[in-house]
Amino acid sequence: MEQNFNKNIKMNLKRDLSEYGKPVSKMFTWPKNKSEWTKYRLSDDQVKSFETNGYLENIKLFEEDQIEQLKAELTEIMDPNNPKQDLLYEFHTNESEDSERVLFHSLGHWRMTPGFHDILWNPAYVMAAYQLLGEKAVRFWHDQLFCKPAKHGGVVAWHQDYSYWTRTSPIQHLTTWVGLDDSSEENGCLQYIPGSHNWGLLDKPSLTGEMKGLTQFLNDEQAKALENPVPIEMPKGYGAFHHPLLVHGSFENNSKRPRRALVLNVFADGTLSNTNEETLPSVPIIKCGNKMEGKYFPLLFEGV
Ligand SMILES: O=C(O)CCC(=O)C(=O)O
Repeated sequence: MEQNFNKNIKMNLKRDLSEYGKPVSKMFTWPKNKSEWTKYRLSDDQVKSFETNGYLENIKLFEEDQIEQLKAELTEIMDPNNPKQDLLYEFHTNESEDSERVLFHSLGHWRMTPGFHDILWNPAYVMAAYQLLGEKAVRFWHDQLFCKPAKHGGVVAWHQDYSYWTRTSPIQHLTTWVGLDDSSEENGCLQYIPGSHNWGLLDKPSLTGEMKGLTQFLNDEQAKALENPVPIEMPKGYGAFHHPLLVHGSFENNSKRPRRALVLNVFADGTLSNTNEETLPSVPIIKCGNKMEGKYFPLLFEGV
């Protein structure tokens, strides 16, 4: 029934889903009033923990059937012959610099399929993002997929997200990582360096090359902290939120299970362009100093 519903939706939708600044399906129910929003609020302790450590893990964001829908759509997105491929900002069937390993990485699939479009308006997600941004209105930046196949999945080297995003400012961004598979150390789960969001902005290493490429930019104490990462082991559908300066990465997947993950990146409304070039491939230029806004950067939630 649900699947038929989605099929009908797909047929009637415009090709580029960035035309819709609101959900296009019934994947989520948008709360009607303040009291309906309450159940999605993080506790004060959770917000404090995020501020102290630079991350917050294990927040349930998706139900089993929603994960199944996303996995089905993932197969379409990963198909290099998908006729909507031109909508993507980036598409790497294998971005790994290690010729023995594979790391699929894409950006922009929210414009391609109804599920990946509508997860931007997941009430549990937008409420948590709003709180972790300091109760500021949440605006979408871009999405990502990081997929490691079983047995030969590649690494994501230690890095800070903002070091790749200096074309937008000030630093008031938030990343959310959600596994489409259960993730553990065995299959190359996300790993965090607690407190590293206080290290300031570091240079950026190659994202998919040498795991420890970041070390060249660290002092001795920081390099030591890199030896003690926290593995973020979570069931599929659960999310981890991290600060834009938090150092994170993930090791190889040598297990018999894939490790596929979606990532949502947002910033507080009022974030500005810091460049006179494109902020994302093929997206119209927003002049330096002007607000990041418009249909490619929809406002997701203003609070209640
Ligand atoms: O999925 C991974 O292993 C890395 C994800 C990542 O770098 C991020 O969420 O910013």
